[in-house]
Amino acid sequence: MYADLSLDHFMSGLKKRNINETEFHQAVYEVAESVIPYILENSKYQYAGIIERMTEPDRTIIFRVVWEDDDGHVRVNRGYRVQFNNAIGPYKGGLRFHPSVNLSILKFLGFEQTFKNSLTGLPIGAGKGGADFNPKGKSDAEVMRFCQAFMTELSHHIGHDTDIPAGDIGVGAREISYMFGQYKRMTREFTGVLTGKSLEFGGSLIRTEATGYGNAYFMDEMLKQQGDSTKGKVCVVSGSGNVALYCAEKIRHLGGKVVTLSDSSGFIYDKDGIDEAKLAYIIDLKTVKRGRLSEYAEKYGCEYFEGKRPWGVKCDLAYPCATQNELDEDDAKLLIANNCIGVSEGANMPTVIKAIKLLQEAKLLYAPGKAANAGGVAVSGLEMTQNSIRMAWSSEELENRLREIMTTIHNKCVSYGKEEDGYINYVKGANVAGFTKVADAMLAYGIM
Ligand code: NDP
Ligand code: 2IT
Repeated sequence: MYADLSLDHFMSGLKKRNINETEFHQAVYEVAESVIPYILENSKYQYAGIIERMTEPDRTIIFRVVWEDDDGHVRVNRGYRVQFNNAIGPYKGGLRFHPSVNLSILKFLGFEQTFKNSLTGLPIGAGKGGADFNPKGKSDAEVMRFCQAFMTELSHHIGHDTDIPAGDIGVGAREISYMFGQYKRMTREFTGVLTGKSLEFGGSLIRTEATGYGNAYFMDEMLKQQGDSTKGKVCVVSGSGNVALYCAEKIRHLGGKVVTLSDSSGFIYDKDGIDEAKLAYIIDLKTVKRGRLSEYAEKYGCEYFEGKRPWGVKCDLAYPCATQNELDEDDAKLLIANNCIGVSEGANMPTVIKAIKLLQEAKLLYAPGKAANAGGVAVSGLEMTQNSIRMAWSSEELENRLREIMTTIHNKCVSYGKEEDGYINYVKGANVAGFTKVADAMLAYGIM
């Protein structure tokens, strides 16, 4: 007797086992909807309980992080590492520092990472971690003390062949440097245990840019498939962090015009387009001065919409690059009404499921994050390779490899996602293509 594998039955069991983890439920539902029909056609996966195993992390580590703030107060945060699946390589995935971090969010991210990392074609498994620590408004010394305390505990669970964390929201070069230094101090080893490192100590060229560049490339690939390109298109981008800024830069290189960026306080609408000099100003504002986007509006005299998201701005292409569930049904309706032709996700799960359905029904090009933002972890994989062989490749070499990886992911989505009427369902394509490699590895290992 095998378990009933209807979507409803599977989801109701998953919800019972993972009570109130709504983001995790959402991420699993989006995958299960396209993968369960595939499993039913390929019963070896059903008999081996692969989807049941894939939705249960290998392990979840939760720990206390204690540090002292600048006023001498003792502060306590909660740290996590979810080691989701190492069937095809060591656990790999980012660390997020944000007050909203909880187990549900990290399980959704770790689960998505399983499929994303598989799609890159590189030998990397999936994990995610972080803490409910808010780096905003903290001094560098406070961030350093937090990172050192966090790594003191995390170091017991990671290693360059075991689990290799990287950045995500709230974790950039500064945080990776503090954490790498602490790991090195504790273990007295210099290994590639983290990616996204600075160039002086084993970092890779292009890693900073990789997620955003990869997302812009992915959209360009989708357009190319339709005989079109990014050139001349008006583009709306959300976020103004690592992913958004370099997505905007590559859109410009590809001939598109970026008219918006956002942060958690609102968005800027610059009708003239955010050119090279303006983008350099924002990169400095957000990454060095850690300022707010509203300062851009003041400096360049463009419109600023407090507390709003940019999806109502008329555009050809949309790139959600901030956070999960930042594009809802009403936003999707606005994009469709404004004749937007494509949405490519730099963020993880930025579009709610009902909005995805609307975009697909309206036959927009729609790329899920696990395919479109895989360039970041792919270049992390290349950073691991460079660390292993103790070499550093050139920007040109790395960008060529990144572009090639994004094209290959695109083509995998097309081959698994093309529907009878010719529409490419990138959700199905990414899920099924990502699933097969991990599932086949798990089958080969037997029952464990
Ligand atoms: P950053 O911390 O560099 O930037 C995050 C941006 O999103 C900031 O502009 C931030 O605004 C905004 N933001 C964060 N949380 C919220 C929120 N709750 N509501 C509104 N805006 C918000 O992170 P990244 O650019 O690295 O990550 C962005 C997205 O891309 C995330 O979904 C991440 O998981 C995903 N991703 C990142 C990869 C990477 O390599 N870094 C790889 C693949 C995916 P503010 O400044 O006001 O906080
Ligand atoms: O969501 C992601 O893919 C990341 N945050 C990057 C992970 C990595 O290991 O580079």
